[in-house]
Amino acid sequence: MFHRLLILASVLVLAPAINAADKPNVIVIMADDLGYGDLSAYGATAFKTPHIDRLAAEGVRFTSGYCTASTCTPTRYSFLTGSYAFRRKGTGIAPPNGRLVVPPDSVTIADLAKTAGYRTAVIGKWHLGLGDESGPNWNGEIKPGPREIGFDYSFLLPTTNDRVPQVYLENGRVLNLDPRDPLWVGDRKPAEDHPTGITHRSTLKMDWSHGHNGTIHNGISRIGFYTGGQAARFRDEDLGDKWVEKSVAWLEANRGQPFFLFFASHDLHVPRMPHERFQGKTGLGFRADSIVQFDWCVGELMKALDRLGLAEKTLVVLCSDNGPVMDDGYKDFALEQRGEHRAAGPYRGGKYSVYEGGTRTPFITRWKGRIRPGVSDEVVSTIDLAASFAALTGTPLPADAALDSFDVSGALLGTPGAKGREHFIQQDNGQAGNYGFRVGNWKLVRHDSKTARNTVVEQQLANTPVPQFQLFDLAKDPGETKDVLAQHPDVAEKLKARLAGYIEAGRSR
Ligand code: NG6
Ligand code: CA
Repeated sequence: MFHRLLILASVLVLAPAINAADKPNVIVIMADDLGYGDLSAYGATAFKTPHIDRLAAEGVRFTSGYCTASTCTPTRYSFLTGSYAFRRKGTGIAPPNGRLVVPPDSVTIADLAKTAGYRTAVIGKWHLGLGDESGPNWNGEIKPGPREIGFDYSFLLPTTNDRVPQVYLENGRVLNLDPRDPLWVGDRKPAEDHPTGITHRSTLKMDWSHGHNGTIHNGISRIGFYTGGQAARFRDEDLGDKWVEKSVAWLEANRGQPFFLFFASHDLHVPRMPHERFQGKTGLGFRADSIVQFDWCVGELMKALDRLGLAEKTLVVLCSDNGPVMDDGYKDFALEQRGEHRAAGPYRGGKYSVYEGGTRTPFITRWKGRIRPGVSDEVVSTIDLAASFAALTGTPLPADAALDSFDVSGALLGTPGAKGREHFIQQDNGQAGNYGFRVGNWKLVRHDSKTARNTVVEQQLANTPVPQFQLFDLAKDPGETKDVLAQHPDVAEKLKARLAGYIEAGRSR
């Protein structure tokens, strides 16, 4: 008895390296466009996220948890491959008919899981492209796709829901597609009289503010055009429920063996159209209502784990794919209705930016009975989940894979004294050459010289250029308001050289 207690105590206190017999199931819950300040566990007061708060209270809540990019596709690419997306062309925001951006021969986190004997699934938003260079074959088998990069099961929204088409893909086929009504997807108007967000604007249930004026479905116009596939189309309002239904069913079916589930929520990406039962819940508009819907989804997944007796066998990671944005192309009045709520918390910038708000996001790990609850300031990132997961399962990491992924499993499990990353590169959508580089509490911001003048959203609004390089001391100035480059030229030069070195070397692991 004493012996058993001792072992239990050492497990709880020291959380030593895990032996293979003790491999946890893993669920990665990735929110879409969720900012650092968007949860009550992270200081939001305008509404409550009780299910995620509970997750945080039972696990480790990271204050320096990051996704790698401030847009969706590059973060998802680097999460799956463990390599920075800026290393590979074509990893920026994927268009409706875009090809698969993860090469089928790369070793992904799902491949690593399979090597370790796990069943693997991805459920939710994909937005990593599908098919080869000719794009997805919407009326047949769509491949390569998730299966070719390591997922046994997939149930997906193919791109992101402001892009066409609004259909589910299950294991590479459009669900409920009637062959007599084929699905056509394109980037040009298919006929002169095809109704769009421009020609039929007055009929929309939610108006667009920029872009998003192509084909109309469910009263919302989108990016791109499509026809057909009527029986296969879903309602935006039902996405959250569907992800939960499919995930719970998959967990039930796979409860008997180790599993890895990537739960890729569409909340709170535009068009924000939560289920009717969440609409108006917060009084802050559909953006915040979508956060409450996301919180509900997390609660349902946790309930399923409890019911199946899996909570103590499952490592849950909650993260986001990029920072927050208010108006992302639809008039849902997120900005007008936000009141005192600050979606990026204390941080500067948000989606599309290499300031902290673009990538520093909620990041929570929970493994009941294994992780000692607490708060951690260690730097960890979604890109590290590949190497950390390999370490946790005792799976060898090939030298030429996961080029920028570090084993921070100790930090992820909240092991006292375990370190996170020493350095971390942040990127935006990746095509312009803008980077954030954090080493300790120093943060170097490097903007491509042209971009610095032209496309940095925040500066563009203010109509002023940013310098190509800036240096911030995050300990004293987390909001990146005071550029101290002139006071610390030696620090800046060192960081510039290190950043350039990691970019040129093609890897940082
Ligand atoms: C932008 C879209 C934005 C959103 C984003 C991708 C316009 C004007 N803006 O191009 O609405 O779709 O791409 O978001 O079309 S992400 O979170 O999937 O990266
Ligand atoms: Ca996103």
